[in-house]
Amino acid sequence: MSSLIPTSTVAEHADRDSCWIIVHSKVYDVTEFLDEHPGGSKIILKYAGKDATEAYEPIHPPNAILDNLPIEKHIGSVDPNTVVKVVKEITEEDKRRQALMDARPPLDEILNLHDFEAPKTVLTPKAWAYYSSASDDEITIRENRAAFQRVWFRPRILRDVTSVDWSTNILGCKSSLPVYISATALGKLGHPDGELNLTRAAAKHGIIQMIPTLASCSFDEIVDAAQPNQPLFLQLYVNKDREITKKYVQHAEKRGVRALFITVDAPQLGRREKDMRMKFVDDGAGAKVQEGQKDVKKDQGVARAISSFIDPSLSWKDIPWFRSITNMHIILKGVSTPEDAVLAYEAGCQGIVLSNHGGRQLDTARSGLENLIDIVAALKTKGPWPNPNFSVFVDGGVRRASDVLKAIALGASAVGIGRGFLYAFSSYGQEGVERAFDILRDEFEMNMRLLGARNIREVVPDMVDASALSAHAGLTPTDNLFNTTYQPLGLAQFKNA
Ligand code: PPY
Repeated sequence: MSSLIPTSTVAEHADRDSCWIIVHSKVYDVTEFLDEHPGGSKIILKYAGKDATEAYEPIHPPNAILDNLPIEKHIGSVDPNTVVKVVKEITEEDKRRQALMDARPPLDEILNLHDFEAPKTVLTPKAWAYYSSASDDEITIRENRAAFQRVWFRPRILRDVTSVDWSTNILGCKSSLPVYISATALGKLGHPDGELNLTRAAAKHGIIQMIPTLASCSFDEIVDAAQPNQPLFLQLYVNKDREITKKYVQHAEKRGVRALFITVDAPQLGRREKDMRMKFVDDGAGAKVQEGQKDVKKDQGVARAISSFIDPSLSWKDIPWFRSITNMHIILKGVSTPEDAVLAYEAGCQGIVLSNHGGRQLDTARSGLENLIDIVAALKTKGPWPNPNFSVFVDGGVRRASDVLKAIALGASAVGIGRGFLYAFSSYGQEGVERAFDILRDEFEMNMRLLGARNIREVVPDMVDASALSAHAGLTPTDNLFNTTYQPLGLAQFKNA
């Protein structure tokens, strides 16, 4: 069918026997796809015969329909003359969120990256559940933060710190901070401009953004929003269909992406129960499941529902293939042990990220910071150190410049921050991300002066005491009297709160 399709025709296909939907003004016949939809058929049937764009957009990679639906199921374009503009009903939840948006703390009262989490309630419950959740008992996500607090500084004095410089070079790209934006998926759940908030802020501040495979904005939209020569990295989930991966990687290289970060810690997605429960509530799947309906995958959540393309068979044998299809730097993201760090080095990779995926994969996995110690020691036995051809990055739990400086002192080249920037744009858009960069800059200036390091090269192992890093038990009993007398630090306040 090549002529334009009236919406009334689409509306005739509104049930399980014949189900058409509209996404981005195109009509698709998804009848045969209903039972294959990783998120279950119920959610599609809700939009049968209607425009599903608004629900589809934030949680699907831009090409999901094109990649998954055979071409003969692409029915055609909707006739724009027949589209009745629906005035979106303003729900109580919309009103609640708008009131919270209006009452957000002014940006200049946001003093640290934790503060961006205070306005978390401006997010939809679904977005907050997806972003904040971690796997199982969420032990690792907490440990990621706690680990930084088990490393203590050994500052040097009297070093003339009038001028301090915290800029650096990450994989051959200049960076105004020793920090890059780590990949986090589904940015439009948090803000209508999604990942573009990061791209634009990064351009203005000389920061490198790692583009996620599962961004809400398309890869090209993100690259188009970047300035000429703005350095970008790409995070890669490897598809079961290697041709798709090859095309994607080579396209990224053609568009100037500088490094490929292959995610290696997610052969299966962790069980993030907050996210899973949210799906359960949102789609009313609970009742159906009790009725014994099989097609509702109630235990999935947003993330699991769209992760089925990821290839669990990925192995060391694939690394030479990646080398054969791209000249970009290859970095393995999600390394935790010296054994694997050495294998990555010997496989010819240009670096590794010591990451546990923000605590979202194997719960009770150690923190990247703790792993850094053994991994640096192992790499030192294999080649020069620091090694100009092999970089070690860390992510997980980073909220302060002091965290970054600890990782650098212990051997990291730079550090990734994911959630910190994600929350910044979710509550304040691009300006929020810019504020986050400014805050970090202020913190670097102060911390480097107080540490006695005039540049990043001067941030050395002797400046930290990491002897307690591997002590996982709480050795000091909580001093409750002290803690109640000295109230905990507060976050930025909502107006009228
Ligand atoms: C994550 O949620 O941890 C991700 O890395 C992104 C993602 C999102 C959806 C499916 C698979 C991975």
